[in-house]
Amino acid sequence: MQQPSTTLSSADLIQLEDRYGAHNYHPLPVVLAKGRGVYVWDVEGKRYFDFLSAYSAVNQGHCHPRIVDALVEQARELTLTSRAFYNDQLGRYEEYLTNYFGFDKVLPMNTGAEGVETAIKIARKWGYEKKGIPTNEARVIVCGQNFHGRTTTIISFSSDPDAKGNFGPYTPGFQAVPYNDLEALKEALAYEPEKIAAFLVEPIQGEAGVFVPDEGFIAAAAEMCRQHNVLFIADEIQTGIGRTGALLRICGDCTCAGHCEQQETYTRPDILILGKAISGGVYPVSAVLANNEVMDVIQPGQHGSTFGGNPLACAVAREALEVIRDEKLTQNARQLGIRFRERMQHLVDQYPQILTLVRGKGLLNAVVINDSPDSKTAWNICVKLAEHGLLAKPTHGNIIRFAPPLVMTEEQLEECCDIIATVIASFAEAK
Ligand code: IF1
Repeated sequence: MQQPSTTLSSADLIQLEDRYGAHNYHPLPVVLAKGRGVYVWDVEGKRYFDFLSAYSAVNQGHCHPRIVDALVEQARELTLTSRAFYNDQLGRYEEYLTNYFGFDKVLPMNTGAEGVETAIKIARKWGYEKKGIPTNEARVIVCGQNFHGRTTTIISFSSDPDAKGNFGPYTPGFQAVPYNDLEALKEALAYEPEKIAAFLVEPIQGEAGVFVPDEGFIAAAAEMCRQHNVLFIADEIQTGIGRTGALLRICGDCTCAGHCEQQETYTRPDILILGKAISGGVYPVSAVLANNEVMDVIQPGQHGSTFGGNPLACAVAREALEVIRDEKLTQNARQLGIRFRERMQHLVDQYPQILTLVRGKGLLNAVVINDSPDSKTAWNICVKLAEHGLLAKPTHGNIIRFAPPLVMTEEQLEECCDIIATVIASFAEAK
């Protein structure tokens, strides 16, 4: 692998970001210059396994040649028209996407947060126009410890003080219930249900530390919503597109690509939000899917964006979804996930003084470090992992998320588990 061409060192480049960029992140001290599949390289040419995958956006692996080709080919023809005119990619993409996931219609946007905003707007409008909620009284139920993005409305219903603090006044109309608590949801739905437009939920909470709800929670929550004529909105921005060993997490453990034969395991949301890996991390693409009776509340002039549904995005997303299907990445995520948790569980058993537990689904996993959330242990372990050629990031102080690209081979996974084992053993010795 040739050395990437740059004359600035990692330290120089970190200094530039520090001096000229807003300090809204605290990255690991690694400066990346190149990526291929499960690997990334820093500016000095050191190779790493990527165990973050840009927060699950790079499920198809870095710079997937088919997706990059689709990008370059389309970029030579037409990149952006705005929605003031039709373009020759959008309709084809919309047909492909709605068939892939089994919905009537899609509203294309760019970022995940925009997708969530879109879903909230659709749900409120549906609430007033279809359900008959009195004007400006619609409520949306959300979950504690949620993460849905960073706009002013979305952080209005966050429970994270960093995400929310001093950004008020907050958007009203949201009510939080504890995650994975059917009784609390039942109670919330029982209070003025005629004013509740929707329930918004992550099928696995990512930011909260890869929190997997009890089996049956999602299906039961969806059924409760149906009984109260409340829209069930699934935010699968992080869990979707194969990541958890199912095409969508709401599919349970079914790996089909939208044409589900195991109907009983499939919970259909009224609104499905996708982002991140829908483009393989090549371009910002998000999508909100719903059936006609819900989507048709949006009419010309009521929602949109300059870049949403642009031809470049359409070409990229279509190819990225084909890759998921052709390379059977969902199935691979499921199989490798089982092996990964097996190996991590072995480490938990071996080094209980360092590791408390492992949890997750498919290749969205986390280990909890046996130390307080205020400790630096998880951070120090991640720095050590980076030295050994594996990149992962702590969340909530004492949790490490492990989410490699889904194109990983069994052999590579074993090598990665060996690296993690070596580092954990070194921390156990030092303790
Ligand atoms: C950041 C976490 C991951 C998401 C779900 C919507 C969005 C996200 C379920 C918004 C975004 C990100 C954004 C990133 C950190 C990150 C994250 F650590 F915060 F929890 F992935 F695990 N719904 N998740 O997870 O999508 O607008 O960013 O495209 O630094 O904010 P976006």
